[in-house]
Amino acid sequence: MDDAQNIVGAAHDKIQHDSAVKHVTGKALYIDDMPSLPNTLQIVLVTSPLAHANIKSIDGSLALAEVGVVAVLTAKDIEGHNDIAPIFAGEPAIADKVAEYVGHPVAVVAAETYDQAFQAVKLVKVDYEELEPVLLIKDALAKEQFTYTPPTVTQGDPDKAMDAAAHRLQGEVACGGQDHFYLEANVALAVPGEDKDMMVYSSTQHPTEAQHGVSRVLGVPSNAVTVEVRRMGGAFGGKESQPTIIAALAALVASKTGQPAKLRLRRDADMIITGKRHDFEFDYDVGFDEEGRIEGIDIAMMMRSGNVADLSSGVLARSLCHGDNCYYLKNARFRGYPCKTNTVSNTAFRGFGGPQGMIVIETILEHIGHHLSKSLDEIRKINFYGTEDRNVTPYGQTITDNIIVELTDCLMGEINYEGRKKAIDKFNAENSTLKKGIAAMPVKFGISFNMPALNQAGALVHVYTDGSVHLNHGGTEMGQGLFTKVAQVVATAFQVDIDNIKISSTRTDKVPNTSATAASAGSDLNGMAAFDAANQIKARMVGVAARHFGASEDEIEFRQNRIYGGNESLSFAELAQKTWEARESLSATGFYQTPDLSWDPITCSGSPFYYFSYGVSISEVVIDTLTGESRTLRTDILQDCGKSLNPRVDYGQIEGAYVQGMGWLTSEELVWNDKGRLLTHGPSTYKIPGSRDVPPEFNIHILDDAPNRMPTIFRSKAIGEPPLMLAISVWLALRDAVKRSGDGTKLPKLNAPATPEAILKAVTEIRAVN
Ligand code: MTE
Ligand code: LUZ
Ligand code: MOS
Repeated sequence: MDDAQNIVGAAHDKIQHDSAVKHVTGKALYIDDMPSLPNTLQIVLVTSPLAHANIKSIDGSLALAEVGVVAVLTAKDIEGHNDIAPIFAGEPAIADKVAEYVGHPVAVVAAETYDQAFQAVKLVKVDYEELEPVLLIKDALAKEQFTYTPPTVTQGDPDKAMDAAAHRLQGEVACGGQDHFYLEANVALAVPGEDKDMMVYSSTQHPTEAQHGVSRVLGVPSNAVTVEVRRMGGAFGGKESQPTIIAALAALVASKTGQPAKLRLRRDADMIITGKRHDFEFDYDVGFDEEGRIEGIDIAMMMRSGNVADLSSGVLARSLCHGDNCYYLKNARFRGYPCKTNTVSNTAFRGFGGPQGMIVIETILEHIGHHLSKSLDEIRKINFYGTEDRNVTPYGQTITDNIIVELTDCLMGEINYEGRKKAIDKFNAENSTLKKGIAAMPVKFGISFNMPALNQAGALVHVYTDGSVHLNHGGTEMGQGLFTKVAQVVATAFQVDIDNIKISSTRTDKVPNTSATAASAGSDLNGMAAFDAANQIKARMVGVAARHFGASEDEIEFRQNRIYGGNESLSFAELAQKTWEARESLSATGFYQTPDLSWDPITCSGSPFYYFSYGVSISEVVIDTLTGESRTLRTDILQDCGKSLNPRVDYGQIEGAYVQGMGWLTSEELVWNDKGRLLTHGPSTYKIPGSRDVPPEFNIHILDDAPNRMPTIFRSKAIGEPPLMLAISVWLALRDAVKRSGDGTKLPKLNAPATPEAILKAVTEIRAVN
């Protein structure tokens, strides 16, 4: 893209999220706010109370006899294929012969009102034969029970390198899962049409996949199914594959009854029934030299995949591809284990396995530092990727855009990191109950779906004769501001005010065969596709203008809602009208595919990322050694957004991702009992961060003058996920504080999440004299 295109509409830094006011005034419409159609049925799911059981029989007759109950359906009622697997096959929308987790849907009850359906669910008699469940990562591993073939990333000869190294350490660490806790739970409304047509309103990041799931379950072709979503009330990866189940079951009821049908999960049902972030356990073995430079490394990454693969292969591949984070590991083996357990299938969650991969490498560097009596920062420094050499990742991609050293040095200098460390030493020397800790976290995050085929997008743009513009593309809006950013792109292409662009719902009949809005690539992909569509229309308008003005095409200029040629000008609307009169099309579809991507899922190698997004954070925390409570006192962030498409939106993304990451690492704890039942299925027992958990001093800087070296849309960079991993600085700072609670000779034993209970235990252990 040449420099002339490298501009964004005049005041792009003043443009707010198109729905900002609607969000805060309650005027934004979500699926459950849509006016009810007559005869709409409400669906409640019958779910398995057992983690593993054969389903011998299901009897819905008592439930059906209740007033208002219209249907009780099971897998047997599916006329198509009971399979909604996003990557592999054989993942049923509803359990058929066997229930594989507590909460596994086994039947649906549809009634005239929600309450009728909710009560009737209790009358559905399911005869189960209980089977032995496998609940824990370690148990699945021992049984070699996986959801797909375990993958490994290898570079060099790690065994030889570790054997030859001056120092060698082993250890383990673990991190918990995370519920998405979007404000809007999963919901779908299916409306049957003529013939076998089905219109589905789904709160989904992936309308195309919901369309495929519905068509497969109903046994109708894709062209019979249309999926629409205007916006989601948050998604965070939790609505990448999971909504397909919800949409398919709503459509099943609608198709069987001929009535519109809505399936909206209550909060606790959503938490029990749908997948979460994968929890992981890690074992590591590392060899390093006198200075702490890693010579060879071997990491086992054991994930709780849940009952089926779902997106686990993508997630685990991303963990394996982020186990390096910012460090050159010339001899490395990262072994992935997708452990199949009788727990809900885990799924995409902001960072998509990247955060988990980074947790382990940072723990290893901290361990090395402890062993050599050096700081984590010193160990990082000598292991950072180089720019000219030492720049090949374990999966074989050469990094060409590394700025992590500059970024880290810049932030550390800016905030007087060394001085702050000394002040903390002083505080800790003077206080025995409260202890402070501080840590930095550098982040390098690969941008692109790690399945190359998914890196494509389409758009549809119409210009009407009054000069107003209709915009549609394959991306979905979940609060991240994608619609605003893509509208800015089109406004910039036409040089018209953003108010001139009508943002419209994502629909599978307008732009087909789309990818999920995920992998942070929404604006990279859809922004480019929309730019392509707008430029096609613009080229035709240029031709018309040139003829009208009697000028050459390169004299035509679009500027501030007008088109100039020679000494004359027309308004954008006038030119639109003239283009129509000239019988030129004012409509175009646009397309984009990310160039130069490669990935071999068998050897786990290639260049899966178009570029990397970088960021660094420094967090200061304090812990109360008597109660284990903690606070993040101050956070500073420096984040690379390339040439930001919309700094306001990007600030919001950085803040939100960071706080969401903090929640994962400090307070959000998923607890299952020994029967596999999730005990933390509501806000009373599952603690997401609140406004008072936001660091009171929270300084966010977007890196200036940093256009993407790759020709992305207006040289911007993806921002949706990368800042989540900046929150790892909080976890590392908490470990630092725990370490400083003792005499400094012991390494803290503290996994994530570092809840008050976990911190208290770690402090007690570190202070124990033995
Ligand atoms: N921001 C908000 N407000 N709500 C969300 O659900 N999802 C995140 C991120 N930011 C999310 C969000 C996730 S997981 C991804 S992958 C990206 O947004 C997806 O959108 P993008 O590709 O347009 O950045
Ligand atoms: N890869 C990825 C994926 O990097 N991010 C994703 O969200 C994703 N989703 C599906 C398949 N691969
Ligand atoms: Mo985001 S986890 O890629 O939906």
